[in-house]
Amino acid sequence: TEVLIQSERHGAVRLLRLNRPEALNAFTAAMLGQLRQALDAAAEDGATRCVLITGAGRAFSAGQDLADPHVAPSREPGAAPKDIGWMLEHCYIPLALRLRSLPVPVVAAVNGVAAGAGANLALSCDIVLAGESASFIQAFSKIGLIPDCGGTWLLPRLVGRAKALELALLGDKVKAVEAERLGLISRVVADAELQDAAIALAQKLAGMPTRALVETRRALDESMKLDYETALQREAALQSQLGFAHDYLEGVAAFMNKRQPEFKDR
Ligand code: T3D
Repeated sequence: TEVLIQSERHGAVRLLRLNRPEALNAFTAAMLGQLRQALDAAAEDGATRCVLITGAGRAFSAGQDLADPHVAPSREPGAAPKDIGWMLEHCYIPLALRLRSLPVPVVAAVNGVAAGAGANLALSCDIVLAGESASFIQAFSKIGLIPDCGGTWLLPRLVGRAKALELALLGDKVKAVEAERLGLISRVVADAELQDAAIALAQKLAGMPTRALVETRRALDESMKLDYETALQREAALQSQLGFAHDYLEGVAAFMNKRQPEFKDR
C-alpha cells in the first residue's frame, strides 16, 4: 500500500509527514485512515513523548481531496447526490477526537498552504508553528460548505467571534504572519528554519512532564463549558491527582537539588 503518512523517529519525537505532495497533501479516505493509525501507534508507543505533524512538498494540506469519489459531485445526469457527511462521520471526526485526546502533546509545523480541513487539522494541534510562506484558508465557504474538522468550535475560541466569522465567511488566504498576529497560531519562523525549530520544540515538550501537559490541554478544553467556581474545583481535583504522581516528586526534587529532572509519567 502507498505510504500516505511517513513516520520518522527523532528521539522521543514521532514526526508524521502528510505525504501526497503531488496533490498538495489533499486528504483521501485512505490517507486519513493512515493518519489515524499513525496517531494510534504513537499513543501506544511508550517511547513517544511528542508528536509532530508536517507536510511533504510545498503545502501542508489542501484539505479534502475534492476529486475523491466519496465527495466529488457526480456529473451523470440524474445520478443520486452523494452524502458528503460520510467522510466526516467515518474519517474526520474519529481523527479529530484522536488528535485532541492523544496522551502526548502534538505540534504542527505548517510548511505551506493549509486549506479547509487541512487548516483545521493544523489548528487542532497543541502548538502550531508556521513557515513564513505558509498560509491558512477556511476554503469551505467558496464551495458552499461550512468549516468542518472542528473549525466552528476552534475559530471563535482562537480569535474571537468577529475574526472567526470574517475568516469563515470570506474563506480568504491568511498569511502566517497575520495568523500569528491574530492568535490563530503560536509562532512564525523562517521557512529554512521551520523543520529544525519544530523538532527542537517537540523535543523540548518530550522532555517535560507529559501527563501534566496532557491534563493541561484537557483542563483548558473543559474550562470552556464550566463556570469559574467549577473550573477552580476541577483544577484542585486534577492537581490533587498529579501531586501523587512521580513527575511532581521528581520535579520538586530536581529543583531543590539544582539538577535536571527526569520525567516519565505518561
Ligand atoms: O464532508 C466532507 O467530507 C467534506 C469535507 C470538506 C473538508 C474540506 O477540506 S473542504 C475544502 C477543500 N479544499 C479546498 O477547497 C481548497 C482547494 N484548493 C485551493 O484552493 C488551492 O489549490 C490552494 C489554495 C490550496 C493552493 O493553490 P495553488 O495556486 O498553490 O495550487 P493549485 O494550482 O490551485 O493546486 C495545485 C494542484 O492541486 C491542482 O491540480 P493540477 O491543476 O496541478 O492538476 C489542484 O487542482 C490540486 N488541488 C488543490 N487542492 C485540491 C486539489 N485537488 C483536489 N482537492 C483539493 N482540495
